[in-house]
Amino acid sequence: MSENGGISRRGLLGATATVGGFAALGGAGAARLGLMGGAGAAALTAGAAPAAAQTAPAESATPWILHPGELDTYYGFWSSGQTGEVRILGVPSMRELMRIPVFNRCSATGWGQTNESLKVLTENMTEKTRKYLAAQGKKVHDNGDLHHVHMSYTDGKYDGQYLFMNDKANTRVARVRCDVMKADKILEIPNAKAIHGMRPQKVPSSKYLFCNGEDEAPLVNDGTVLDDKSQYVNLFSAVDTQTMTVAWQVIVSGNLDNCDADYEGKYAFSTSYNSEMGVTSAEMMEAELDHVVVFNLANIEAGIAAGDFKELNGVKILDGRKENAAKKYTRYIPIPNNPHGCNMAPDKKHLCIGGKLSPTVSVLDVTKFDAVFADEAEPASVIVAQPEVGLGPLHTAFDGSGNAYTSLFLDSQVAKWNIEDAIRAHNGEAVDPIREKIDVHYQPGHLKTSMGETLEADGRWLVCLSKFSKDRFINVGPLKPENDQLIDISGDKMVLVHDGPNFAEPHDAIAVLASKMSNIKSVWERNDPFWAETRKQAEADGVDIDSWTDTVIRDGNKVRVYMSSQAPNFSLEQFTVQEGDEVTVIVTNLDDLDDLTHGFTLGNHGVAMEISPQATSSVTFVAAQPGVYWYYCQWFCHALHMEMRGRMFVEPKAT
Ligand code: K7E
Ligand code: CUA
Ligand code: CA
Repeated sequence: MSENGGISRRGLLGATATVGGFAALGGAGAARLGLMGGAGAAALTAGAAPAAAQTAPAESATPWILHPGELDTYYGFWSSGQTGEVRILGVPSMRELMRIPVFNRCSATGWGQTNESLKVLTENMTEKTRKYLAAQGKKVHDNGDLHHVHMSYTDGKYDGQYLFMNDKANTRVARVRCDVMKADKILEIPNAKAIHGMRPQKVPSSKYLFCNGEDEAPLVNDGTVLDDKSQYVNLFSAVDTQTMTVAWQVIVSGNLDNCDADYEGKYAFSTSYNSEMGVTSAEMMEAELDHVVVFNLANIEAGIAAGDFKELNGVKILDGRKENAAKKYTRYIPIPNNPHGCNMAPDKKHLCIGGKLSPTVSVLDVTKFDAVFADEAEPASVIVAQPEVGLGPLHTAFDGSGNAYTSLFLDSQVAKWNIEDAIRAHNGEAVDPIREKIDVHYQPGHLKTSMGETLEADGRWLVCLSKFSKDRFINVGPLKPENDQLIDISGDKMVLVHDGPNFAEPHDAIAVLASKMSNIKSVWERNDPFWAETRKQAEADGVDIDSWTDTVIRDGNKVRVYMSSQAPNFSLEQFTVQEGDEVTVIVTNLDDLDDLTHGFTLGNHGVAMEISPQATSSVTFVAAQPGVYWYYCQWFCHALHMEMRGRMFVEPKAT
């Protein structure tokens, strides 16, 4: 959270003007324009100081309606599906606060174009993908399919350090630093295909990130095998979250869909809808029962230590298929029918599996897994309840008071049910575990309770991510928004309080108490590792990027243009290169005020990037066409923002 909470952008700009040597313009005339601030502007904003709103005011009758200047109590981290980014929404207002580009190309920030982001996007890519992209004349994929976003844990609680997310489209996972809300690691997982379900370990900490490969493929996928199914595999991957490298993989029977981890640090578990290993829709629905795979972390680590693996593309792979049960890496719990959601309750005991084609949720008692691995109990014996909740149960969320909330895709409802009552009913008692059902609009996928995936589940809010919005909003054409609905679950009755249209296609979200996010910065630190390579190059060039600099270095046909920005100026208002030069522009934003971002956009070159306070960003392109080209700052920063520009002159090649 901002340390400078009470100071507004407007209030700051007057002060900034003097830094750039434009103090004279900060006078009465500019103040009348409302752009330069000064005493009047500061007075205007003083009443809205967020610091006051943060001290938990008495809750109003409509706490989801925040008035101007009021702050949300939760950070919502939303996935965006095929958009490939993460979004930050305030909960309960459901206001979109920020977008974090991860797997996508972002025009506003230059993600996917700056050298710093390209390093993140390319450094942990497989050789096969590198070659594929080269054949397309590209360096990176510019799409992703980001279904799941989860935060790192310490002792089963959010620790505010990292967010993790998957890319189903291109078999990747990523890590976002919560201090600056930028992705710092992106890893393409070798051997596996289509990372879908993804969760961090919860206890004792998020040492591993568990990643499900959804698509079956030959283990050695070199174009020699199509129909020999005996060579098709699915892989469960554990990624070391510190290094963001694959620690180990396990071959499983069937495919993998969603996953979760327990609160003891012993097990991870994944649903499989294709135990049949079918390749057509009909084949995938043949069996009455599919399964949940349970992974025994200690046994897997012992197997690795004992050398019981083969290595492929630098990754240690164990065999956890059914026929290898004696190794005790995995167990398979039979579950009806093409199950989907996999959600561990904060009671530390119950794992809830959405039946999808079965109208049931299967409740597994994870404290019984030890006996199953010791071969003292049948796998099916861990199922302690199987309540019928409605049609198309996908995902389940929890309120921390023993109730579960399951999304019913086909019924377009959320079913609230009680876990203990479901167990009693399963044991033959005449109790109905269903507490209530509420209509949602329409076809819900994931649903999320505030803090519900942690030991601090607080039962305050439920967000239901509806896939269809149809008639809920004025028509915007054949492509419609999703509808993220906010439901108040603090009382006996669920109350739908807000419709939140959202662009394609949030699958999943988490809501994290704002107090957990105290390490978010407003200004970068100059020695941040994000631009360490750029800094190294500057040092080699004898350029001090921490000071006002306007240095152009020629290195053969490579030209490095170092400039600083400080509102409302670039240090360089002009530079000259030769036709055919490979030009790298390195901009350091020396402004250190909250919210004072500059940009660099080079006309007709498709070049644009953001430079936040105290950041360094760089971009490389070939100056292929002679002429005069203006560059400008595209982030509104100052009354003289329009004037914050300069010229690149490209001289024709000498003939
Ligand atoms: Cu159900 Cu990809 Cu989590 Cu979508 S998955 S809904
Ligand atoms: Cu600097 Cu706009
Ligand atoms: Ca199936």
